[in-house]
Amino acid sequence: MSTKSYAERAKAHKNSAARLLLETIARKESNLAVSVDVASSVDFLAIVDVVGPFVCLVKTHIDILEDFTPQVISDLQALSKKHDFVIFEDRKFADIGNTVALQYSSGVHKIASWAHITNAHPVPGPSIIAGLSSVGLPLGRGLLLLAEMSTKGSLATGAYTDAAVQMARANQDFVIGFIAQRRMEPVNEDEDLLVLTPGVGLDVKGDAMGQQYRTPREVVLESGCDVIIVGRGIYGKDPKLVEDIRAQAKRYQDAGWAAYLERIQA
Ligand code: 5IU
Repeated sequence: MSTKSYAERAKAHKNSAARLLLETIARKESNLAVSVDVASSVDFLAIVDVVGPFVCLVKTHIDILEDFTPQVISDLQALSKKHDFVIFEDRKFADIGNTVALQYSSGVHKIASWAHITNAHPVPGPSIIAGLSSVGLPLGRGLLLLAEMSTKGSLATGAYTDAAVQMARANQDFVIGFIAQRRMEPVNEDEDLLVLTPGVGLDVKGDAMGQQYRTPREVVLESGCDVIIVGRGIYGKDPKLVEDIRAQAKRYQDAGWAAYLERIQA
């Protein structure tokens, strides 16, 4: 179990996106990421503005927005400056290197131009990292590999997860860690692969489509993860209920940070 502080880890990290995330977590005393999965740009930006003060990171699925224009990106970047948070586009790339390089740099969304962090399925093998790093590394971006998923019956387990960890270890200039459900024990003192964990909720255990939730305490203290990713637990009641969203964001920030303090004092 890691008892190193986020601030110590920020100083030692060699990837600039990982450093930015660790510094932001330490500065804001927040290991909370909010996942904003809504279809309207107005709702999306309003939620980001409300949760912004409480989070280290905002996770996007930019392709969900039905009224996307490049202005949304400018507005998101302005909110990222205003509230001091990192942007993670949860794109889950999964194709050959040449194709993912194009999907990452081009198309309508031009993800590499604005997302500090994105992620990929390890299923194609190391060539997916080569493709994405050809675009992202010169821009100072970071990549997370999907080593595990929060869903019931996930196939990302056992030897597949182990192979994802090996792929990350071999590419630590660009791969900054994982989406996973637990910390992966490092091979040596210098290795610092972050773990960002979705499937976090305080009030319910899952949804009707296979999602499974654990509490911030289970995720950060018991499983040693670094960042809790919360979506509907924060904005799920109604995207327009601003006061409730603010209160939930604060509640999850406090729960995530308390679990971290307990972990580093262990
Ligand atoms: N997400 C998961 N589980 C995973 C991965 C991604 O839930 O294993 I990889 C995404 C899906 C959604 C967010 O964007 O994280 C969780 O949202 P809710 O907290 O609303 O379930």
